[in-house]
Amino acid sequence: MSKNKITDIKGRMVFDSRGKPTIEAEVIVNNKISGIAIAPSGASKGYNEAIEKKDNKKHFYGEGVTENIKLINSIIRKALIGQEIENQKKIDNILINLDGTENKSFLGGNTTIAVSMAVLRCASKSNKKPLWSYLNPKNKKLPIPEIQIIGGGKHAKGSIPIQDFMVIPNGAPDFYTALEWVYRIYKIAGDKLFKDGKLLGVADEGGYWPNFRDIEETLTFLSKCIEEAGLEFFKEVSISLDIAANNLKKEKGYILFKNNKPYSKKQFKKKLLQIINNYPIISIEDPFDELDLDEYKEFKSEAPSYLQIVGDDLVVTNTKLIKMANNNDAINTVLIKPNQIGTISETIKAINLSKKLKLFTIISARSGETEDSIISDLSVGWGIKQLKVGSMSRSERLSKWNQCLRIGEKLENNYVMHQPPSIWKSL
Ligand code: 2PG
Ligand code: MG
Repeated sequence: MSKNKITDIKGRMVFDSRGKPTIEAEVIVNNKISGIAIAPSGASKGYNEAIEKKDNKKHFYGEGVTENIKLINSIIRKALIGQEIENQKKIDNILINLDGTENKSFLGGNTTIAVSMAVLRCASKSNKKPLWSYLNPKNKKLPIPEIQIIGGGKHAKGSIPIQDFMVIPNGAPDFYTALEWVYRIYKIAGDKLFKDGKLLGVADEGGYWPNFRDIEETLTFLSKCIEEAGLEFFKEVSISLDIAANNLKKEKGYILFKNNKPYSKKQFKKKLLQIINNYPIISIEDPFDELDLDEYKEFKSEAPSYLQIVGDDLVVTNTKLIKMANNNDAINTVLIKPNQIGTISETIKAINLSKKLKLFTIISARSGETEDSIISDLSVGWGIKQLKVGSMSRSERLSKWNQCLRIGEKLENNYVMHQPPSIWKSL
């Protein structure tokens, strides 16, 4: 039996990286040790994500979280006081039962994840361990970073239809070198865009917001930046895309640019396969609307064997949907986002199931983030091989890479990084 009992819980409103209200939960053990965590927030969401509860009143244009804070300070506080802080599963089950809905619509997934993560942080502090090593001291490798260079879709008011143009330093010998390579690409991209008069700013995840009107133009540009950085396609650095296709699917088909003819499912699949064959792309996320499962399956059977096909909105860190996607042979990789499901314990279940089904995993932040860098500790502690948190600008993004650097310093073999997933070995 642990002596570390929860003695208080507080909720407070803070702001996320889009300047919108979000929830900070503070859990206190034995009246002295405090653990704090902040709920992130997505912009492009899966249809089945845990509900992000907001006040729906006029203040903060409907983005306020006063109801959530009230729930934390009343029923959640009452239910959790006296619980042993190390008993994450039991605590998360109390939250799940208090909520009592399929999609956390009563308490809000944003409320439950803030509390659940604060419990975990407080447990690690109570046990005087860094969070990653509290989770599993044997996991001593940093993740391979997936870093955004150009942002589009809902994160840049639809400027370019594809949401994330990222690079993966899949051949880097260690995490430090991986960041140095991407730093070069990011800098070259920024300088070139500025010189060509195409730079409009940075998007929600810190990637550049350029004035490109074409996907191929963007991919050619990104490929050139990799080359100019002196890096070799496939062997050292490759491209990764998040299509976030839910946002492109309209009644008549997939629409990339306004006033353009919609692509039918088949045409869209052909277009994606074409760009995959023409550019050094090794990973693609949410290539189709989540309802177009049949297309996923065909796409997977026609795509090159090295292609990582990632389900994000398709599976929303939910074991039922991961099973469903796997039964349909739709994906080979699962994106893990704790706030999509609403508690730490349910996130662990999704990771364990993915491993059991031999699906690769990537852990990911959201487009609305904060200074909370818990995702970096989770990636190391849970031994997840890849981490996606956005770009190399904006402090809510850098806080995650910086936390990886801090953890790296503590590992026996400084900055040692996971080996790439087996499908990339042939590259
Ligand atoms: C995604 C994420 C991060 P959002 O789609 O993978 O890029 O975006 O948090 O808006 O869902
Ligand atoms: Mg996504």
